[in-house]
Amino acid sequence: MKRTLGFVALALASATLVAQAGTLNVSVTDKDGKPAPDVVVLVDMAIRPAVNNAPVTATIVQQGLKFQPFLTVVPAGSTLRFVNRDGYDHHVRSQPGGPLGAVPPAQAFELRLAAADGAERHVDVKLEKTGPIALGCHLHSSMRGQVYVSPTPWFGKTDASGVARIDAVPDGPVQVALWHAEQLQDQAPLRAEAGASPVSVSGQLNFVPRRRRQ
Ligand SMILES: [Cu+2]
Repeated sequence: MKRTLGFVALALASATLVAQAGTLNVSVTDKDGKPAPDVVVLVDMAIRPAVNNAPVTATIVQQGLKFQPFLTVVPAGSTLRFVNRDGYDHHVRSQPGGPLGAVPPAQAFELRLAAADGAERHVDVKLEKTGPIALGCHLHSSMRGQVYVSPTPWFGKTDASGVARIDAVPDGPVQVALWHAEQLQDQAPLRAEAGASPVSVSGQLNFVPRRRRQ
């Protein structure tokens, strides 16, 4: 009995060690060396400690014939909340993505959003699968959006200066995967060592994304 208690104490001590976590500042440039915004950054490790994936409800607004934000990254099990703020209907749907329009969406859905009429109406979609989902509108072909459902709890997207900050990464060696909606080939994975002080990681896309209209 005493031995069992000792083992439990040891297991608790290891769990405490795993709880140590740090920050990764990931900077991504394009092939020309310019900051690359809207890059999905996914951090993972060989042995993933048991952590809550922490599903969220992420709001994507339809306004001025655009999806705002353009790119949404959420953990698996999350919910997308589509809110129409335009005075006309939208008919949002998942669609094939990628530069050739050949990447099937991780999950297919289609929903009609009535025109905003003062009251804020929304439609929710629960995400069950991981991977990319391109967004379009059946009524307005110029509308483009992108969702990425992350398989790991440590993820982010690069901002206008090409930087993503990812917190609470468990100490130790990690792999940092980059993904961009327009990529033809996978990006080279990065490696880093997460620790007590923030770690800077740099990556470069193997292509130059088109500039998205604002
Ligand atoms: Cu529309």
